Amino acid sequence: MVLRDKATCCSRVGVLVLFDKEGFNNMQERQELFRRHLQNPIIRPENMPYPVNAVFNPGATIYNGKTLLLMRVEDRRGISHLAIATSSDGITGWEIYPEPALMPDPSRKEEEFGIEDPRITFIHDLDLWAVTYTAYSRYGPLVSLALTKDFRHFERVGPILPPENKDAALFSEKISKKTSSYFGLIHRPVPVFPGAGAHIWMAYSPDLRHWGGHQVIIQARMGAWWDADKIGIGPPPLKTSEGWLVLYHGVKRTVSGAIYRCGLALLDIENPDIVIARSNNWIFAPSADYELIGDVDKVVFPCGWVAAGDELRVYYGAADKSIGLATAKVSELIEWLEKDGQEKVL
Ligand code: M1P
Repeated sequence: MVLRDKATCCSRVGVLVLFDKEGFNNMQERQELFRRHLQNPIIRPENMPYPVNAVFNPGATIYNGKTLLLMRVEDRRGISHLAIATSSDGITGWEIYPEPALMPDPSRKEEEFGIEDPRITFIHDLDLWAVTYTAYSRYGPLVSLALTKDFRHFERVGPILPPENKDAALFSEKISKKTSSYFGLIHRPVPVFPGAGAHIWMAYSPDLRHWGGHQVIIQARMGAWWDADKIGIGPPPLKTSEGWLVLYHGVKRTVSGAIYRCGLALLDIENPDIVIARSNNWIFAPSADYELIGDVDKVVFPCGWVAAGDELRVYYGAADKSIGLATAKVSELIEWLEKDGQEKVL
């Protein structure tokens, strides 16, 4: 019988659910390309070594052979800082550093209300990690940058894009343009102009500090679409043989609040201004209790992923309260995107 070699359990509604040896929900989500871990949420507020309100929206990378999460931690004033958790297998045995990794700097006006939503990119040319994050203040949220070689010492570059702007992530490799090559950044400005919409933009820089060449690459859709109200990148773009794979969140406002779901896009490897494909359907949406109910209900918000060959581990904020883990196969995502994706959509 199918149950051999499987751990089994019953969900609350009495539906038989199977988990594979690694503890991922295998049967209920066979149709889903993202498989949630059985022990989700893998990190919760009560796991933190000091009192906090929420731990969510982590950036992710491999450091010293371990998976490292740089997590947004909201304290009990409502102000966020960044903290680190590491794990040998990226799934279990998380060790949380006893002290925060990066606190809002009181001397920086733009960090008055905290620092949020880090995305980590290893920059091959510089042999260091670059962390883009949201700095939040009375002047509005903006994109800031910090650089590190060891996740203990951070060089605060500071604001790289003015408010209102957030959801920024760097490419791991420089992009060639005409006679030179540039660092690439995806970002999400929010214009005050009525009806202009919040779309995903591309920008370029020779030095990570000065940014230009801004242009919209993926538009929020309109009307009833799942990604009609605003969109923003999740983890940094992942280089694949088919192009830069992009996971982004899309927001739909409903009478009972917003729903944050995720879709995929594929950018041209040489020229990421070109969108090769973009999914019509969302690929990942809140459905587990811990995603449906939290400080902000109905939110899945990935900021980090780690690829090991074809295996992808996606780390995401669940309902602005805790951290979830889902796995996927890069090849399956691209295959799905080829079927579901429109060509060259704006
Ligand atoms: O509450 C959901 C998310 O809302 C904001 O994201 P965005 O500006 O892209 O809509 C952020 O505050 C994010 O941290 C939060 O998870």
